[in-house]
Amino acid sequence: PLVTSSVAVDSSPLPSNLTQDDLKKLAAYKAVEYVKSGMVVGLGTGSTAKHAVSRISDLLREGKLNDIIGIPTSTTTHEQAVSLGIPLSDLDSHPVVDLSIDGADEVDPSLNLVKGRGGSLLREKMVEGASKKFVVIVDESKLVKHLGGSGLAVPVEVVPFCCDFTRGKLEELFRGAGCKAKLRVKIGANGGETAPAVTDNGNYVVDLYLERDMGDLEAASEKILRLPGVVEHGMFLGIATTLIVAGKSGVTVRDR
Ligand code: ABF
Repeated sequence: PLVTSSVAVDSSPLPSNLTQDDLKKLAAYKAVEYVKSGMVVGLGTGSTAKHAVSRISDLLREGKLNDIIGIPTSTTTHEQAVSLGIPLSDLDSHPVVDLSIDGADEVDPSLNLVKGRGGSLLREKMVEGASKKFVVIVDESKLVKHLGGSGLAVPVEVVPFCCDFTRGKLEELFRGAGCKAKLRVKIGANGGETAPAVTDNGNYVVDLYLERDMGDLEAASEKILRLPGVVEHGMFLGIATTLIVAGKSGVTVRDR
């Protein structure tokens, strides 16, 4: 496929019948070109990252990559990687990660991200924050001008203890931005709400829906993290080093 970047540009368009999943795969495969033998690699979570994980396993099987150690960012990715035979470890044994590859829910022009709408964020932030290089892979639908401005949520992982108290405190923090904070629930088989959604770490998620953008992102991050019931939030500020976007007109690679 046709890759454009600050160094190389190929303007030929991609075939018009590509699905969104095809675009995710293109971005993922491009990112895996950064993986070299002997690396410790952070393995992301979600429908885009799963293509990268299976690509890494294909290259290992074909002998085109050797001695990779994967650090999974969720129990789901752990299971996928185990099923594909990728050797795994964790940050306790490998505190420095050479490269991580993961998807995102939103990406702003400075490569700040919203993550966690699919449920994972804490392990991702730990692994990707410990990475020398963090490559974000998205289809073009994820690009936004301002984080949290798309009408979709900014997720916050909270401890279960008195989660409604924490939810209320989060809503108060961003009242000026028209915030509605909602505890994420698992939808039951009959379509009814059943129980709070539980993260890999046994916590709950409060989703912040904002009518207006929350202004200074670092300040917003600090305010959220200062609340005692909060474990982590889904804004990844200044962590991504490279963005790979697949769109109808090709694949774009951009370094921060
Ligand atoms: C995870 O996958 C989450 O942080 C984020 O919510 C999501 C993106 O998933 P997808 O690639 O399926 O859109 O990394």
